[in-house]
Formats: sequence, structure tokens, C-alpha cells
Amino acid sequence: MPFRPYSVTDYVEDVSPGHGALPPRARYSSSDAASLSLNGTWRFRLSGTADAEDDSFAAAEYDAGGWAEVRVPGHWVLQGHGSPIYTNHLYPFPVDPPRVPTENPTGDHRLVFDLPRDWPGPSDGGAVLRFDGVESCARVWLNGTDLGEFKGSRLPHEFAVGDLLRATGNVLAVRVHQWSAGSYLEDQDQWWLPGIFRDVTLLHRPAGSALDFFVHASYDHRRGTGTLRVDSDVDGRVTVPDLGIDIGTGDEATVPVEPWSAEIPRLYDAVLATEGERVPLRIGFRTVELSDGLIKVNGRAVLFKGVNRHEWHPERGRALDPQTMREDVLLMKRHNVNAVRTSHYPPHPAFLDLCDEYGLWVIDECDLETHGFTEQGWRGNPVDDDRWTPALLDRAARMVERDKNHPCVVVWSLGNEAGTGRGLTAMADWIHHRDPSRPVHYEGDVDCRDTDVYSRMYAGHAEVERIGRGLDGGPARRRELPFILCEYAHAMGNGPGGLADYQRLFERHDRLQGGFVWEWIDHGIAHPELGYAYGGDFGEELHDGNFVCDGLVFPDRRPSPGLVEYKKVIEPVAVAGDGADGTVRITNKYDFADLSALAFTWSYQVDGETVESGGLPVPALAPGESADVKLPQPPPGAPAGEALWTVRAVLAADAPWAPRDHLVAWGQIRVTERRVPYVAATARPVRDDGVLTLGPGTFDARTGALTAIGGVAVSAPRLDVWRATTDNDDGAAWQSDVRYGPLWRKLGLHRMRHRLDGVLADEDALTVRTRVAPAARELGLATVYRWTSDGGRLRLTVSVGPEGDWQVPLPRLGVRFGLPAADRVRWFGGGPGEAYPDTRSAAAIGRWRSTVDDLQTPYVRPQENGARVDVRWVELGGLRIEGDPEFLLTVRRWTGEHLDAAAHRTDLTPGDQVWVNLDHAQHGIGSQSCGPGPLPQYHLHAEPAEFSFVFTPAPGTV
Ligand code: IPT
Repeated sequence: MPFRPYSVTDYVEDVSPGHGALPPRARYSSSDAASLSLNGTWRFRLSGTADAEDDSFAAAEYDAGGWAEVRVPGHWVLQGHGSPIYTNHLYPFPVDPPRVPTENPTGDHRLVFDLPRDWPGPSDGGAVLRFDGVESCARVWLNGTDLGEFKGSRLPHEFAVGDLLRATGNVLAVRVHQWSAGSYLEDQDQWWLPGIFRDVTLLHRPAGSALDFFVHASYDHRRGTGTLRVDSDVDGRVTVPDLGIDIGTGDEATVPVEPWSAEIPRLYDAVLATEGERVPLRIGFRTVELSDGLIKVNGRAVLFKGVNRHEWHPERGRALDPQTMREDVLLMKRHNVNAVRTSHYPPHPAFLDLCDEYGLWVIDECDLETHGFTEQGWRGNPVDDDRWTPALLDRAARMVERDKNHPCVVVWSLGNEAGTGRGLTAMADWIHHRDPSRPVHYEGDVDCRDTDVYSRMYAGHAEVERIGRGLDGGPARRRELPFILCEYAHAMGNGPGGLADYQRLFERHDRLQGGFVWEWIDHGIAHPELGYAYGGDFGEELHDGNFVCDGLVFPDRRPSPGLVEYKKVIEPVAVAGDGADGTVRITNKYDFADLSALAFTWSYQVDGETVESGGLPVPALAPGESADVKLPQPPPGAPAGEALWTVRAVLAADAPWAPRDHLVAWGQIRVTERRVPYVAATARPVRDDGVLTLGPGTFDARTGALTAIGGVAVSAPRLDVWRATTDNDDGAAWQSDVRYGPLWRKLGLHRMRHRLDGVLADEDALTVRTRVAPAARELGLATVYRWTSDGGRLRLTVSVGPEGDWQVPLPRLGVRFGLPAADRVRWFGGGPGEAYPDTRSAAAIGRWRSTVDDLQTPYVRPQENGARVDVRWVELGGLRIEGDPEFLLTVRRWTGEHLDAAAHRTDLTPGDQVWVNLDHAQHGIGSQSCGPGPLPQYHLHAEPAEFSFVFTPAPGTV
């Protein structure tokens, strides 16, 4: 038998963007033309290869009654058919472009629908069938007619179908292949999730309606005027009632307007009326330009306080509903975020409507990433291969044409991590030509040959500072351009650390126009046994574990401590002062808004209790302005103690994105210092038959181990230097810098031995000498516990002296002990949330309460979490504990070792004790899961240290 080449359906492996679809155009919904959503339950059949089934299912008479069902929009792998796959940059199939594996999960979808009774007849124009997003390749039939096929998963595709429609019994058949040539262009770091995951809509196109139009609405900040021109392929009229504008398409009107900005998103309702339909428009007047080496909007340089947003829902994947999109926008606005990079593809179009409305600067990024080619030195990269250029240009055009009328979109991005090549240059040229009104971004263009902004990812603070100072050299063109970090502060697990240090640089150097935290949300998939699943949990042969959970919000959108920190770091008002002169310095850090939308309050707190509070009159400072505002006299008769002022800026009235009184910014100003607890060593150790008592403390006389305080049995405090390594401690495998997590483990810091060297009970103290060290190493920590008491209170002083050559910092330094029970926790110190040395901007000094369970931060992969900083005292489990100096507090129902061993939250089960860590210090957090480690000033060096805790029985605090 002659050799017969096996070939799958040709279009799947064709590098062209597809056949049959209409040219791209602006996205809009007309107010009077009919439309029909085809979302809903469709019939579904999954096969293992692209050609397992013929196309008979597209025929009207085909009986799909025995098929399964899927929800559209949706991904079939999240609906019980097959499984998701997570890889960061590795292609989960052999790299041989444009070929794809024979095993190519293929989903046949089928929907039978009727037209609404009032659907216009064929003489009233045509109709188009629109797909807003299908991953990764689709072939479409309507009523048995082959309409064509397309690739470009997160981009719209439309087909003309007017002639094919019937009043009833229309059969729409869509064959979707998981893998196609297009997959090579869609190697973003996320789950591979095939399916019709965005809306499918049938749109009536009345005769005489526009195919496409381009709204040009600029703002002249010198004159305070806006200029409007709407270009359309069909003549029509444009009216803006609030501005008295009534012009023809192609004509220009210039009138005084209020400009649009992310801070004050002024939109004007307008109508484009053509012979065929009326199209409602929301027009924002704004001009983006590069001038003085800066990105300016309406004449002012902007500072991006941004996030990278992937579309994510823990049950529905990238099939987002309108409420989820709105929730993202509201959460961002409420956390002072002002910019979004739509990493790494154009979002669902409704998201951009929300950004227009609520005000967010958007970098709209094209659906393009070929990162996996880095494994072969970028050989064969499609973006440097002319055969692929039409597909790249098609993607660029589909993004720009769809989104060009959004004022929120201020920058176009060519894509992400696609190396370099002629295809990218072609895209940039096309975009520059089609829309000269917006700069073009692409991080991979290090010389900025094709782009208008110098962009990097994960650069460390020192390098960012050099760039800010203009000392980074580089090609002449790049030196003239503004700088952004399109990704920084990798928010994986506990962290990111160092945000405040970046922000200080951004604010100091004009050239640094801010950055976009990587990333907005953890892409954990809700899982019945694991809580949230990540890479590997579906048995993938290649995967990148929990690298897909690196967001500022958890999969359920609860803010992580990282987001709370970011909110504080990027707050638009600075509150500063030293308390000494009775004034507070207020600075407006907005780029456009004055402070008139905010109301200020003061409160005077002593030992964390508010003594008095009131309103603080602050002038409506213009952007960039500061004022010294007089604080009231400290309330007469206030109790003695540690006093401070807290100044808050809240919304003075309801805003569209948050209610009145929503906290926007705050600061605390110290008035008097804390007095540390003093315990006179007046009680004597008393020994009685193996038991030693000292004040309220009971000890094992032989070992000197504390066994009880008052009535509370405890397991003795011991030195603890270990923390369940965070994703940032562990660091990314490719990091060339020192990664302390693995080093700590190699040294054995997770299995320290405690050798007892001596117990001495003398006149006024019980002293226990130990040496704490790991097996197989010569280094160790000479540790002395000294107990004293005044009869009622028990003071523990811990002295630590490193022995040997400690070249690494310690994870933590403190003591850990066990309590039989504890539930409620009350403390005076930093709160309410988690904080570490380089993630502590949002910790406010005050009195806080929590339960033990609520002190845990639910990182998808369990790791060190939940510390509270600057704790002066805590009450829990029948004890009060004061620190000298302040300490970090961690309380959990499992040990650090148990936490360290867990892979998912469901691995953590409460034990029979509550474990309390009282830390003198912790090592910083940093961002080394993808970026730099903690800055040197946040390292916890192994050096001699001494710290004390005072324990007092406090019945009734369990
Ligand atoms: C960078 C990617 O652009 C982003 O998609 C994501 O993978 C991030 O890293 C890490 O979570 S790529 C950079 C690390 C080389």
C-alpha cells in the first residue's frame, strides 16, 4: 500500500488568520437595531482529534439529541469534559510550528434557535453573527452553510449571515479545536482553556447603517476645549446634547468641555445617527501625547498605579460575567489603582466600557505571546517569520478597530514575551498609521525601535533608580522616552515586598511613570477536594505549579494583604508630620483632581484608644500642592500613655465606585513614645519536688522548661528561626541571585535541634542555657532564656548569640510556644492585617481584635502568613503578653512545620494546641518569585540580639 500522508483538517494548521470573517470594526451596540444573544445551553460533543467526526452535524436534519450540553460562554474543560492544563511559558505540545498534535481535543457545538417574532425581514438589511472569543480555532456553519473559520482567541470575529437566516429552526454549528497554529501565538502564562468563552450574538444590520466609525475626541488643555470628529464609512450626524454639538460625520466641532481622565472620567452622551440606525456613544475628550520625554494626558504627566489583569473566575475561567468585571473595576478603584494593563490580550469589551465609566487608564494589549520559543533561543519564532505576519496584523487590527473609541485606552501594546522580529515591527507600523493618537508599547523592544515608551519587567530598585536618573545609557531614542514597569512586584503568595520603595522612586523621578503589579488575581480553580487547584492538580504531564496563583486578590476576589499594602502605598494623598509642631502636612498626589472630593478627619489616640476625634479643614489643594494644616490642641485631660494622631481622608460624598466615608488615604503622627514594661525581679524561684515556681510561672525544675502560667498549661517557649518558606523565599528557579528559601533548607534551619546546656535557679532568676543548631553543621545560636518575676508577672528575656560563620540571614527570630486553647485575640499594635518588614505600610497602630482563624491569610499554597507587626501587647488564651521591644505576632492552629508541608489549604487541620510565635524580627519578603529579593535593609542578619516578653495571667481572654 502506498504511503498516505495523514493530514488533519487544513485550516487548523494554517498560519493565516482564517477565512470568511468580515473585516474588523468598532464595537458598539446600536439603540434600535435588533440583536439576539445566542448565549445559553448548547449541545456538545467532544472528540479526541480534529478530524474524528465529519461535518454532518452542521446539517439542519442532524439529530444531536444524544449529545452532552455545555454552557456558552464557557470552557468545556471546566464543565466536566477533559481537563485544564497550566504552563507558564512551555508549550504543552511539541514545538514544530505550525503543526499541532494529533491529539487535539475538538468540541462540536450546536444550537438551534428561532428569530424573535419582530426580527426584521431580509429587505431591511443584513445580519451578522458575532463571536467575541473562542479558544483557539473555530469553524462555523449556519443552516448547513460553511461560513468560514478563524483563530485569534480573545478577539471578535463576525460573519455576514443575513441571507441564511430563517424565522425558526436555525442551526448554528461550531467546531472548536483546542490546538491550532494560533496556539503558537497564544502562549500566555495561564491555563489553556478551550471553548466558546465569550458571547455569541446575532446582530441585525439595517440598510444604511455604518460598518465602522472612529471617534476622535481630543482635548486642548491650554484652551479648555474639546474637538470632536467622527469618521464613518456611511454619512450621518453626530449630536452631543450637553455640548450643543450637531455635526455631520467627518466634520469637526470645537467647544469648551470638561476633559476625561481616569481621576475625573467625564463622559458625554452622544448619538451617531445614520440612515440605518442610531448608535449611542459615550465620548471622553482627552489627548495623549509624548512631550518632554513623558506620557502626558491633557498636558499633564500621569503616574500609573497599575495592575496587570488577566480575566479570571475560579469556576468559569476566562468566561466572565458582567458582575465579575464590575467587581474588578470597583475593587481597583477602591484600592487606589488607576491603571490596568490588559495582560495579555484584549479583555471582554464590556470591561473597557467600565474603565471609561469609572476611570482607569488602560494599556490594551494584543493577543500575542510566543514565549515558549525562548526554550530554543527563539529559533522559529513566528513574529520573525513573514509567513505569520498576516496573522499578526490581523490580531493588531482586530484589537485596534474594536477598542479605538474608548477614551480609557491610552496605550496600545503589541503583546507580551514574543521576542523580537519583523512581524512586531509590522504591527507597530500598522498601529501607528491607523491611530497616531496613542503611543505603542512592547516590553520586548528593548531599544524602543518600534515603540514609544521604554518598558521593562521586574527590574530591581537600584536599576529603576538609575533609569529614573537617566544614567542607564542605551540607544539614543530610548534615552528620550519615559519609563514604565509593565510588570513588577510579583504578587505570588505572601508579598510582594518592596512596593513602598518602588513608589518612592516613581515619585522622585519624573521619567519613571509608574508600573503595573503582576498581577491582579490568583488563577486558582475551585476544586471540591483541594479548595483551589493550581498547576499539576489535573495530572498535567508538564506544568508550573502554583506560579498561576500570583495575584493581589485571591481566586474569590477577596483582597490579599498585598492589595491592602498597595492601596496604602499608592494613596493619592500624603499625610506627614512629626507631631511636635502641631501641624500635619497634606499633599495632593493626584495628577488631575483637587482634594474637593475628600473630607479629612483627625483622631487622637492614647494607647490605641480614641480619646477624641473631629473634622480637619483642608483646602481643596490642586494636584501636586501641599499645605501645613493645624491640628487641634491635644484633648485636655487625655490619659497619659502612648499618644498619636490619625488623619484620614475619606470620600466626602458617594462616588460611583464607593460610598461616602470610604477611606482613601491616612497617616499617623506620633506624639509621645511608648513606655516599655518594667518588671522588678522581686520574686524568688522556689523548688518543690521537681517543680520550680517563679511568680505565676511553673517550670520543670530539671530542664527549666515552662509548663504553666497561672492556670494556663503551656508548652514551653523555645527559640524559633524557621518560617514555612514563602513563594518569594523559594524564588523562581531561573533566578541567578541567591534564593534564601532553598539555602535555609539546605542549612537545616527547618530542623533545628535544641541542646540543653544548663539550668540555674538563683536569687532572682531562672536561667536556662541552650544551643540551637541544625544537624550536620557547625553553626548555631547560643540561646539563653532568663526568667524573672515580680510575683504577678513573669518576664522572659531571650539572648541569642550566633556561633560560626552565618552567611545567610535568618527567616525569623523569636520564640514559639503552645497554648491548650485560644480563640479570640486582642492586641495593641500594627493592624488590622498581615505585615512583614517590607510589606508593612498599611499596618496602622491601634487596638485590634480577631479570631485565631481570621488571623490566617488564605494563600492558595500554604506558606508563612498572618504576622502582625509592632505589637505592644496581646491578649489570648488566658494570657496577656507585652513586648520589650514591640514584636511580631503570629497565632495558628498548626505548627510552622505543618504549614510548611501543606500543598493546599485543605491539608491544614487544627491540632490540639494553638501555636503562638512572638518574633523579635523577620526577614523581608521581597518579590523573588519572579523579581528581586528583599532589599538589604530588610534582611534579618544573624547577629547578637536580646528581647523580652512579659506574661501575665489574664483569665477570660480565651
Ligand atoms: C512574565 C510574564 O510576562 C507574565 O505573563 C508572567 O508569566 C510573569 O512573568 C510571571 O508570573 S515573564 C518574565 C518572568 C520573564
